[in-house]
Parts: sequence; structure tokens; C-alpha cells
Amino acid sequence: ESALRQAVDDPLRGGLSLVYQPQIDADGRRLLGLEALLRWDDPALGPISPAEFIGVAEDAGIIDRLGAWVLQTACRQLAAWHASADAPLFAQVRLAVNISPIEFARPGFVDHVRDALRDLGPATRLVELEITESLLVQAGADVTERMRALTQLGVELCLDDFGTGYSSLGYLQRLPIGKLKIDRSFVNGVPGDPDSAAIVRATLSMAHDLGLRVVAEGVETPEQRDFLRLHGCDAFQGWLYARAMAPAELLAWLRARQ
Ligand code: G
Ligand code: G
Ligand code: MN
Ligand code: NA
Repeated sequence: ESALRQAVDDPLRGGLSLVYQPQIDADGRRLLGLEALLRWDDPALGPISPAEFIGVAEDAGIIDRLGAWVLQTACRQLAAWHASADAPLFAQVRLAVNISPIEFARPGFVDHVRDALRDLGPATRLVELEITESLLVQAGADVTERMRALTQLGVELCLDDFGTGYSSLGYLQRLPIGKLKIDRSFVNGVPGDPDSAAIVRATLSMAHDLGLRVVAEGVETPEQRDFLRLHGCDAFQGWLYARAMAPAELLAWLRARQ
């Protein structure tokens, strides 16, 4: 916790950075989006997974400062790509940022998002916030209102880890969510496991009927890709396509695919 506090006070010296994982269309050709993923390589402790330290930041009451840094950094990176000679590579490419439920519930959250978006102009429309089902389970009027405030800023809300929480399908229709991400635990099971296959097919069918787009995460094999493609999945993210990359590596990857 004390090392994380220091890192949040001085993110670059403290070893915080963002990497970006591509999301690809069904043809396997077009880059549709990038998910920003936080990395922490502490000078003394070495690399620590966000699966571990996000919870520490939440408990220590510093998730809002950490999350604000992630939002700022991701939005500045998007602006830098659009201002660079490589801008054509990023035209229409969306940028997804993970939001912890605790961070979402903090009083200053909408202001942090507004600040981060300030200089983006039309690229604001490319920003997605990934929220999780746990947030919606307690979705009272305040959460709903906050979601509407965010979509009014121009960002899209995307439901991460779909299927792993206490899903109430009602909120998909009621709340301003544009996109679902099928959790990789289900993607992992297709095509072989009948239960995973049924859940993935049902999710795709229901989401499309409700006018939502669907991203599959954790796509690792051609068999998983073929199953998802057959059932109309819109976007594909996983090691079959690319790992998350630092900006320099991402640029090299994009140029090599041209
Ligand atoms: O990137 P990786 O697979 O190690 O991420 C592990 C977990 O940490 C995932 O659940 C992911 O959503 C979460 N995570 C990664 N980056 C961020 C971030 O910037 N903010 C939040 N809240 N969670 C993140
Ligand atoms: O919960 P969230 O969707 O934000 O988690 C994203 C996490 O999934 C990141 O930690 C990322 O490193 C990881 N990830 C991305 N692609 C794959 C994959 O193909 N297989 C596995 N096992 N993990 C992946
Ligand atoms: Mn995510
Ligand atoms: Na996920």
C-alpha cells in the first residue's frame, strides 16, 4: 500500500504505465479499438498485476487518484496519436478504459472523466468506459443518473466481464450501455463445452436484439474465433490477435500490418 501510494504520487517514477490491447473486426483485418490496461512495475517490488493492486488502491482510498491518472494518460495518448503523422492508423479506433466500481461511485468521478476528455474534441466519441456488473446490481437512481451524465459527455459505456456477475437482463434495456464484453471464462470454453457455447450464443443473440455490440475477450484459438464469428460476434480481443502493447510496440505492430 505504501509503495502504491508513492507510485500514485509520482506515476512515472513509481513504474505505472498503460499498455493497449487491440480489438479486431470479424474479418481479422480492421483495428476497431484498443483496451488500455494498467501496469505497475515497482522499482523495489517488481511487476505487480492490476488484479492484485486495484483492490489495494480501493481499500487505501486512492483508487480515484489512480483512476484519474489512467483516464488522463489514456486520453492524452489518444490525442497524441491523432496529432501525429500516424493519425490515419488510428482513425475511428476506439479506446476503452477500465473503471473500478468503487472509483465509479466516488463523488468526483464524473469530474475526472470530464477533465480527461477536455481537449479531445470529436475524438471524445471514441472513448469507452468499461464498467462491471457488480455496479449495476446496486444500481439505484444515483448510479443510473451518473451513467446518463457520462453518456451525455459523449463517452460510451461498455459492460465488462459479462455473464460473471448477478445479471439482471432488465438493466441492459434500461441503462445507457452500448456494448457487452463476453467474459473470457466463456470464450475459453467454446466450441467444446456445451454450457459455454449456449451462454455465448444466447449472449450474442440477446445483445444484438437489444441493439448492443459485443466484444469477445480472451480469444486464444482459431476454433474459438470461428465459433464467435459464426454467431455474429462484432469484435475480437485476445492473444490470438495481439497482446497488450506499450505505445511504441503498438505503432510497430500497426505499421507491420499495413
Ligand atoms: O491486464 P490484466 O489482465 O493483468 O488485468 C487484470 C485485471 O485488472 C482485469 O480485470 C482488468 O480489467 C483490470 N485492470 C487492468 N487495468 C485496469 C485499470 O486501469 N483500471 C481498473 N480499474 N482495472 C484495470
Ligand atoms: O477484466 P478485463 O477484461 O479488463 O481483463 C483484461 C485482461 O485479460 C488483461 O489482464 C489481459 O492481459 C487479459 N487477456 C487479454 N487477452 C487474453 C487472452 O487471450 N487470454 C488470457 N488468458 N488473458 C487475456
Ligand atoms: Mn476490461
Ligand atoms: Na473482462
